[in-house]
Amino acid sequence: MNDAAGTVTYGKRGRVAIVTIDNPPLNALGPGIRESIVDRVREANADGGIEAIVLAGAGRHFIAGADIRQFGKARAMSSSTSAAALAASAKPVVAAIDGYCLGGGLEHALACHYRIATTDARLGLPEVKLGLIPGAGGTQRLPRLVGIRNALDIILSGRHVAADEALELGLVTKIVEPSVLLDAAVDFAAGVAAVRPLPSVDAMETWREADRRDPHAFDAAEQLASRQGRHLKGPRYAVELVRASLQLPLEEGIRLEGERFAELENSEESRALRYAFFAERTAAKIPGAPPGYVPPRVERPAVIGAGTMGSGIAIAFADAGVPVRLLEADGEALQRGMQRIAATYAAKLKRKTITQEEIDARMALIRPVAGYHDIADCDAVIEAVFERIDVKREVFARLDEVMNADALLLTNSSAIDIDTIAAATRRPQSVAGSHFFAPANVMKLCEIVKGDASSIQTILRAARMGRDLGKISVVTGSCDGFAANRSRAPLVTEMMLLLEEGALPGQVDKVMTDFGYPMGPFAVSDLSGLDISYDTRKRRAAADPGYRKLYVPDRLVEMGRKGQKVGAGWYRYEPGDRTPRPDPVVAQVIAEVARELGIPQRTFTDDEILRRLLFASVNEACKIVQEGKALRASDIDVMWLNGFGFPRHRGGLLYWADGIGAAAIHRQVCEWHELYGKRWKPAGLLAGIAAAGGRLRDAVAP
Ligand code: T1G
Repeated sequence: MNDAAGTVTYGKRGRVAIVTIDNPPLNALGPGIRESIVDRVREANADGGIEAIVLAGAGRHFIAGADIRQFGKARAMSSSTSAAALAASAKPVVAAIDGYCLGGGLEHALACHYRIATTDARLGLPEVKLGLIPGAGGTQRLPRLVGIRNALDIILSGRHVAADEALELGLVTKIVEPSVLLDAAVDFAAGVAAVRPLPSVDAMETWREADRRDPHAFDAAEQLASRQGRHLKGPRYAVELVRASLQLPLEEGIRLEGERFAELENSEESRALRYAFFAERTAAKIPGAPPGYVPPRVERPAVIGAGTMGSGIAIAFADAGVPVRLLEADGEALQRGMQRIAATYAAKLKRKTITQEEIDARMALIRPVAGYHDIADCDAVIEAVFERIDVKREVFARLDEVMNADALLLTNSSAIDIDTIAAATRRPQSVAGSHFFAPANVMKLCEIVKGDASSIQTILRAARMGRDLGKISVVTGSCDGFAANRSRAPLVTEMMLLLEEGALPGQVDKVMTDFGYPMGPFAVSDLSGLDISYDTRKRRAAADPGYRKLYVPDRLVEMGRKGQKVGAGWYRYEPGDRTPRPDPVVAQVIAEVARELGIPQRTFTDDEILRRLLFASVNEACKIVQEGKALRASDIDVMWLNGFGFPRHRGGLLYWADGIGAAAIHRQVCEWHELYGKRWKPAGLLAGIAAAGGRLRDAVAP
C-alpha cells in the first residue's frame, strides 16, 4: 500500500456534488483524508448550486477503514470528527458503497443520511480483530440503525456483511449493480434533495423501545465478551458502549467510545494484532517474481491419498468452489475417504454452520477416481500419501509419466526432503511442497516448500493456490522437518524432558492455555495421537546414536496409550467425553522413567515452563532464518499464528520474544546450554541480535 496520502475530489452532476475518496488500493482513511472530507462537505453545503451530496470511493471499493499504519501516531483529526461532519450536513449525503466498506468506512457511511450499495459490497466493523473497537461512532450509530442484537453480532464478530443481508438489516437503503452505482446514487440524491427532516441515524429511535424492553439482548454478547475477555478488553468495551447507546445521548456515547478506543489503540494486544495483520501480508511478498508475472489460478486440482490429510485438502478445494479429483488406488480407502468427507460436512450441518444444499454442492465438486489416467489433465496434484520416501518417489515417478507438462507436482509431506522427491521426476522445477496443517480444511497455514530445483513460477503458483483456498501461504526452504515443524520441534522435546525432571502434563498444559493457547500441547498430542511421532522417533533413534530418546511418550505408546482415540494417552477420557482428565498411571510412568534415568525431581514455576518451551523454539527459529530456510523472521510468526494456534494477541513467537528481549533470551539459552548440552546451542543470529540490541522479528534470511 502506498504511503502517499490520497485525495478527496469534488465533482458535480447537475445539482448533486460528488465527493470521491481516492487512496489506492482500498481508500483507507490515511493522513489528510478525513480533513479533506470535512472540507468537501463544507464546500458542498456552501455551494448554492448544490442540493445533495454523494460520498463515493474511487476504484472498486468504498473505504476499507482507517489506515492501520497510522495507529499509535498523532492524528490531526479523528474519524469520529469527519463522520460527524457528514451527519451535520444540512444537505442530504448519500453513501455510494462498492466493494469494501469496513471500519471507519462503514462508520462514515452510517453518518450519511442514506446508503446505496452494490451487489458485491462487503460491510463490516472488523476492529475487534485488531484489538480495537469501532472508534468513529460505530458503537452508537449501528445499534440505532439495526438494533442491539444485530449491532453486537456485527461488532463482536468483525465479520463482513454481504449486500443482501445489509439490505435486510436496514444497513443500506438500496442495492444496485456495480456498473450503475454512481448514476443510481446521484439520481437517488437528487430525488431526496428536498426531503426534510433528514433521516439521520443520530436521531433514529426505531429500535430503542424494543431494545430497552429486551431483557436478553446482551446475553449472548456478554458470554462471548467474557470468553474473549481473558486476554482482550475490546469485546467487553464494545458491549459496554452498545449498552451506553441505549442510555446516553449520541454525543456522550461517542465521547465515551473515543476514550475506550484511545486506551485500546495504545494497548500491547492491539499492537501485536496490528503486527500480525501486516506480517501476514508481508509473507505474501515472494522475492524473485518476474516483473508483471501473475501466476495462473489452479482450476483442475487432484489430491492423491484419501486419508485424513488428503480428504481435508479435498474439502478445502470444495469449500473454495473448486472442482477437485480425489485419487486413491485402494477402493475401500477411497470409500472411507469419501465417508470421512461426508462426516465432516454432517458435523458442520449439526452445528448449523452449513446448509444441506451447500453440502450437496460441495460434495458434487469432489470426484473420487481410481487411476492416474483419471487425473492426467489436472493442472496441479497434491500428494498426501504415507510419509515414506519410497512410496512418495513411486507416486511422483508415475505423475511424471502422466501429468501435463505445466502441472504443479506438490507434496503435502511434513518432513521428507523436497529434492529427494523431485529427483524421482524429470521435471524437478515443477515440484514443491504444499504443506497443509491438520485439519487441512480448517487451519489457515499452507507452507510452500521450495526445493533446490523448484522454479519461481512453481512457487508463486503454489502460493496463489493456497491463498485462493483462503489460506495464508508462507514460502520456506526445504530442511529437516520443514521450517514450521522444525521450529516447533524443540518445544515438543522440552515439554517431554520437563516430565522427566518432575513436571506433569496438566501443569504444562495449564501454563500454555493461561498464556492464550486454545489447548495445551499434551492435550493436542492426545488429539493427534501419540503414535503419530512414535515411528519417526524410532527411525531417528536407529539412524542417530546421539538421538535423545523420549522415554515417557515411547513408554505410553508401548502401553497402548495412543491418545483420545483409545480413551487414554497423556490423560484419560470417559467414553463419549473428550475432556482430558489427569491419570495417576501417567504420573507413575513418569516417576518410573525418572528413577530409571536417575534424574533428580524438582518443581517448576509456570514462567520457567513457558520459557523452557518457547525459548527452545525461538533459538531454533533463529537458526532457520539464519540458514535462509525462512525468508524473514516475521514469516515464522505467521506460521506459528496460523499453524500452531499461537495466541494472536501476542503477535507471534518472535514478536513475543522481543517483549522479553534477545539479550535476556540469549543469556538464558547459554545457561541451559551449559546445563543441558548441545540441544541448547545458541543460534548465531540470536547472539548477533542480542549483541546489537535489535529485534528478532525484523531478522531477514541472508
Ligand atoms: N490500513 C492500511 N493498509 C491496509 C488496510 C488498512 N485499513 N487495509 C488493507 N491495507 C493494505 C494491506 O496491508 C495491503 O498492503 C493492501 O492494502 C491490500 O490488502 C476508525 C479505527 C480489506 C479485506 O480492519 O481486512 O477503521 O501488502 O492484501 O486480501 O473505527 O485488507 O499491498 O502493501 O489485505 O483484498 C478497519 C483491514 C481498520 C480492514 C482486503 N479496517 N483490511 O483484503 O487485500 S480500523 C480493517 C482487510 C478502523 C475505525 C477503526 C483487508 C481487506 P500491501 P490485502 P485483500
